[in-house]
Amino acid sequence: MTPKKTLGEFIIDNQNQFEYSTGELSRLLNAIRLASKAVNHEVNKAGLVDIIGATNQINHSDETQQKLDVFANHAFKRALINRDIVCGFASEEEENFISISSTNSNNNNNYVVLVDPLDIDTNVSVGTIFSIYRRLSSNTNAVSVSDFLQKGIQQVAAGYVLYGTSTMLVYTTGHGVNGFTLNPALGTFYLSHPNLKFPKSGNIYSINEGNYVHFPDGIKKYIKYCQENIDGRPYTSRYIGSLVSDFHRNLIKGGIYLYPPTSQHSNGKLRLLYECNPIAFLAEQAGGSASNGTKRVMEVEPKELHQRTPFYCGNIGMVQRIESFLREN
Ligand code: FBP
Repeated sequence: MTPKKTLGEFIIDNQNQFEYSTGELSRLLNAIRLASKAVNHEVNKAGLVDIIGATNQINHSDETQQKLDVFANHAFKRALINRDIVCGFASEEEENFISISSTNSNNNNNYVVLVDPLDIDTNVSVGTIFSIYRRLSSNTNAVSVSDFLQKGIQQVAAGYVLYGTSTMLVYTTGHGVNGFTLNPALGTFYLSHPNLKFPKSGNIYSINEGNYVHFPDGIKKYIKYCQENIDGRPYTSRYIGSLVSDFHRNLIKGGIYLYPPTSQHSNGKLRLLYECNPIAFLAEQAGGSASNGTKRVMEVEPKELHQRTPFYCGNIGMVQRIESFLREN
């Protein structure tokens, strides 16, 4: 049996695919690999030690921060800053971006990274999402907010780490999507899911139906459509409440993830920059689609770091159908 390629080998082998191939992006992906192993270690022992549960701190969105969120945020920030490979870092857990000046005067870094470190509540699969852009401003100055407020189509790489029954790192640099599974005994990620693609059609819909009464009519009608007993329906309803986990399952099995606006939250809940753009990039690279209900998510112009957007993502046909339900209603 041919041994599987490791993530490190894969990154180096594919380094020449990048437009500006200096090894900088490869080093950055390696830092993400390192941080994800640290978080994986913590997530796995979380049930055993007093780490699951809330800290007493409230983050900028007035949500109580979970302890593992804090750990994961710190792990990614530290890995990226200590290795001197990024010029800017932004996290869903922090109100403002951080400008990072290189400690090496000959080394002006060119990438900014946005991270949603972890969403967690109880002992279910959770994930980290990351999104990487090339800075727009000159690399002789500190980064500014406009380096982060780029459309999703400008991403140079994006991915997630899923801490599930096994831990996987899935990412794209715009040349397809590849998934790597962690061998915990060796601490090495191996290429287990090369060139991931959505199945041709899907029959899973993932939405928090507890919000049903607050959904727009188009969404209510779409849910009823999914439940009808006709033409291969009813679809299966599956919702973990962790975007990475729900997206990953739908990518493997075929389906759609929906987080619509509600009567209380007119832009839904998910963040354009930390969650929707990176997942949209992966979805499109895997032959799927991601929409805010009227347009491609990756073409939405970001106005602020923590901007929220409605989000519909999965098999192309299913996303088109939800758009038509929204148009008609
Ligand atoms: P945060 O923005 O608070 O991290 O929440 C994101 C998220 O947990 C997603 O991962 C998940 O799909 C969604 O919220 C679940 O929200 P809800 O509990 O409203 O269904």
